[in-house]
Amino acid sequence: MKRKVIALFLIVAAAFMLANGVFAAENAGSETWNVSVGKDTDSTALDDMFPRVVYIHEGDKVVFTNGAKINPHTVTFLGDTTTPLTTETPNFFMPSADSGSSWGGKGVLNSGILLPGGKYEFVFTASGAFPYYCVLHPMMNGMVVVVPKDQPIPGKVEQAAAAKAQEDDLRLQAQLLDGPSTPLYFKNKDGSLTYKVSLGTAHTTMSHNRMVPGLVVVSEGDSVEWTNQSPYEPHWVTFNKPADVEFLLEEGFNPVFMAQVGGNVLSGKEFTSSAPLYGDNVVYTLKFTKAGTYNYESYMQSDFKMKGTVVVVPKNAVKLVVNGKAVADSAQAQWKNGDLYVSIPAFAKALGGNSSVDNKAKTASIAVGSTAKAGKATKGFELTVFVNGKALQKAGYNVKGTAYVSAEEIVRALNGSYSWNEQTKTLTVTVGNSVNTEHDHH
Ligand SMILES: [Cu+2]
Repeated sequence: MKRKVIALFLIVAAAFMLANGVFAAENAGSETWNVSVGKDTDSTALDDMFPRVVYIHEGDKVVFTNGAKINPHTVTFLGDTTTPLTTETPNFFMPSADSGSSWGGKGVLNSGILLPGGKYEFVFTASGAFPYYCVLHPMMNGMVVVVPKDQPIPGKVEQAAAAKAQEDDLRLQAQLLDGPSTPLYFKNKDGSLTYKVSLGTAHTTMSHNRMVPGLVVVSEGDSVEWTNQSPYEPHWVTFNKPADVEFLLEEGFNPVFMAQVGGNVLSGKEFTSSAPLYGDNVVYTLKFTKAGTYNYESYMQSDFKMKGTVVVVPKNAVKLVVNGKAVADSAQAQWKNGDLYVSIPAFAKALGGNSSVDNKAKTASIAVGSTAKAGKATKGFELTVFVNGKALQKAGYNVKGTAYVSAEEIVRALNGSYSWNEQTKTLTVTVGNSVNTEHDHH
């Protein structure tokens, strides 16, 4: 039914265009079709052909353009040959024939390496279904279906829409992966915890070049376990790379990065790196023994800025997760009469607000999305704390020059919610717009 409609549309459209001389400048009615070989977002390589299947007529031309911002690709047809081209094949990176010629489906047709923006175009002279792939990303494949001139094919608009739908779907999947997330963890025999971080995602035509979550807050003595989820893209976890140690040399990967560097404990500035996390070796674990901030990167995906951070806090220090994101500058906190008291400046900052403390007036103020200030102090309180201008029921107090107040009171005043995880010593707080946003999601 759909086919007939398309055919009818084509006949009408063709008659209209012929009548108006639209085809006059075309080469004997042959058409040109475009395929985007890959696309990238800021975080993610969309390693797919857009559209994955292109329908053309005998004598039509297909222009393959590397649509990625970063990744090189190839367009490789095996034709009637049976030995796959791989990165081991000599000269796989060279074109098998000059761009602009024609191909009848016999023998190999290989673009060689196409850098971003690079084009390879061919006229297809014989009918048939011709699969092709990228030698660098073998799971990235497409098909050119060549049909005799008198048979109908989907129109340009329909084929472009198919490519767009494919791209939109991948972009949506990547976007969901970029969203807030807190790490999973498990308890070790010695009582310490191991937090899990994913590198990339388990997808065959999309390499999400992010650490998920990007920021992990752990306690001294805890470990982080990274797992590369990508079935085809290798990732690395590298801390403290010396500036003079390049990841890529002219001849390829620096051999230094082909094996693990350092042990499985990190306590300072020492150069420490995983081996390539790929194939049978996708898990890497490091134990963190000293409080501090540890930044790391997967240098192969530097163009995507694939970076992460591990913040190590002293044992039993409180970790803070606000609106789904770990807060690097975790709140100092202490328990008092079953209430968790948090540092007013650190907590206000984590909530994206401001704070001020006036010890003379015995007042403190926290403002989140508000310019309201402190009012009059409550009698007998060491500190009366105002949240967006409203006085809290419980007093605040100073310890070693830092003002503290009940976290629960602050969150209640902001109409938020919170939960406490005793095992990870994490206070999870949700306030403000994100409360509504979460309800809007399905
Ligand atoms: Cu590729």
